[in-house]
Amino acid sequence: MASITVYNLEYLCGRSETFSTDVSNLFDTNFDEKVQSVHIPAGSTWMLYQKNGYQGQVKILGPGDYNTVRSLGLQNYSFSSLRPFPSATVPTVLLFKDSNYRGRMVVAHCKLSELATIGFNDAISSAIVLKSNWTFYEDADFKGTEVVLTPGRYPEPILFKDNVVSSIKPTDSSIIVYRHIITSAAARPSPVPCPTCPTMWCLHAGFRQVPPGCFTSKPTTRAQ
Ligand SMILES: [Ca+2]
Ligand SMILES: [Ca+2]
Repeated sequence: MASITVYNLEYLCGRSETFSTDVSNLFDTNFDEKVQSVHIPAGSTWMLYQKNGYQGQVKILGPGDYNTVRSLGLQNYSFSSLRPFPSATVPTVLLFKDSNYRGRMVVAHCKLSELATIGFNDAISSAIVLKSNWTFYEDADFKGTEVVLTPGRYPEPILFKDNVVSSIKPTDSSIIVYRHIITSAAARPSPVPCPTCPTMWCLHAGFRQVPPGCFTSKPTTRAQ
């Protein structure tokens, strides 16, 4: 089970408290002092937030001893809320209501044809894809503009628009297909074979907000 121990003095000294689940406000717990150092045991990763309710700046910390909060780049504040970062042995995506992994979080492992059923319709502002590719759809029932997110962190709605996603599902991670949002049919370019990698496809000017590189599948474009 994930756990984290916080201390009220630097170098893991003083009074401590160990948590194994979400804490939305440290000041509501037995530990109502400023966190000065943190211990995270092997196998655990935690998200620590500047403000209560999972707001403010966030640090995602893996196992280790964090002897001072200053060493984490925190000058005048410490942590007020924290939650465990799930491990992923099956397709997993973390959905956040606010940008930079803040606010309400939902961990999804299976397709969700209506995010409204979990109170998350048109709400996603950031995401972390842990395992498998995931397709985000603008409309319910896997319809509308769509984008495939590969494993990685998406602190801002760069590849998808803010507060529009209504359904999601894990997709084959062996094929990378990017469907790009094109503002008009006239602006829609044709993907072309890569001149240097004969089996790959290139992404060219006109695609919006495209990660760099070549891809194994011909990108599909959709007029918005
Ligand atoms: Ca939002
Ligand atoms: Ca929508």
